[in-house]
Amino acid sequence: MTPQQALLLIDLQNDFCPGGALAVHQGDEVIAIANPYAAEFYQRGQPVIATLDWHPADHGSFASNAGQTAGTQGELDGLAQVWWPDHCIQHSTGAELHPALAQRWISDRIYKGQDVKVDSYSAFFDNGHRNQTALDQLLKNRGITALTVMGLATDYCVKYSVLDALALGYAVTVISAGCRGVNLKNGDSEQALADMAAKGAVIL
Ligand code: VGL
Ligand code: ZN
Repeated sequence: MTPQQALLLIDLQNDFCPGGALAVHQGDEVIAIANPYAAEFYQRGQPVIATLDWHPADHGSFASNAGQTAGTQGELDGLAQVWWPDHCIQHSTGAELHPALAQRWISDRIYKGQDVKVDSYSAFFDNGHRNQTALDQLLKNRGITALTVMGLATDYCVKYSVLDALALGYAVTVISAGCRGVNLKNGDSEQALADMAAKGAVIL
């Protein structure tokens, strides 16, 4: 039997696009790639799942709350943490899905990053693997065994979502043309794609 597929669109939110609080270079270019994929999956009756980074204003990953400089590294509740500018604050415009994204194809939304004490790059678990989102159960309930993944940012939320999906046993295909990275260091996105491939993801 062919595996049951779902499309996973990672954090296609205003704050990760040009003009946003944590803008990823050319982040908005991936919307035009997401839309036809989403339409195709929808027309085949396959779930199209959008994740949203969804932080309270006092989130511990924000440099402003930690008294640190954005883009530097520290520790949050025992875990290594990159300090980020305030971004994707719950119910803000920056946290909304990009206006050009065709939301009519989206079947489900998964929110993450609500716990102030731990960051949450992956769509499945927080960075400490202490708690999980509803995603794994949702996929299992619908018999989904294979995921096609794209979105923002390659080197954080896409990477950790893909690595967790592989560890949970899903077959994963990454649409690399539909991903853009933060690249705090040059080459971080290429390295992230190589890490995903090394764990078994198929990179398109
Ligand atoms: C992300 C940094 C902080 C992402 C979210 O969506 O990749 N990156 N929060
Ligand atoms: Zn975040």
